Amino acid sequence: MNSPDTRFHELPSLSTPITVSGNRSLSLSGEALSMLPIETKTVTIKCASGTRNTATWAGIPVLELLSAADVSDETTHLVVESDGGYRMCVDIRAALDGLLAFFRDGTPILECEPYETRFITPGVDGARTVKAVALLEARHLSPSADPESVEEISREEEYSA
Ligand SMILES: Nc1nc2c(c(=O)[nH]1)N[C@H]1C(S)=C(S)[C@@H](COP(=O)(O)O)O[C@H]1N2
Ligand SMILES: [Mo]
Repeated sequence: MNSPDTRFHELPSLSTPITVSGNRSLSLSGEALSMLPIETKTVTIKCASGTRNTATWAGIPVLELLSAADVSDETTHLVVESDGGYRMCVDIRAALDGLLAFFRDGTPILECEPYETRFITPGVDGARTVKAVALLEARHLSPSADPESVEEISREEEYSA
């Protein structure tokens, strides 16, 4: 469930802006991001290895970020890319349930990890919860296209479990 959360009005400042790309492309950092609402979501992340981690994440709803970039109705997928080039392609319905998270269990992610943000949404596998998010890009893939063909996992492995 989403709920507005007043504990997190202060976003940690980001070292690199986040690009959101739809019909318009926006580069969002400090002040622009702090204008957007923060929500919390409790999500269990399931990894291919079978491990499960449940945490409460707080961040900006993906829907808010995409609205700011005027995303087309034709969008089928959201490409989420890290600052190291790790890139995942997520069904837009699943992505719209997600958050660009800055906090895990009430603590800024950066206090415990070497990255500041994480793309969190229920219903995708752990590998698609991209850490150190640099880009959110709306895409329209034809029904015959393979979403995995636009993914890239080899360029960065330091954040894998
Ligand atoms: N940027 C980035 N995000 C990433 C990865 C990565 O290598 N780079 N690995 C993914 C994989 S394969 C998994 S299983 C989870 C691991 O998250 P954890 O460290 O919280 O268990 O992060 C995902 N997000
Ligand atoms: Mo993984």
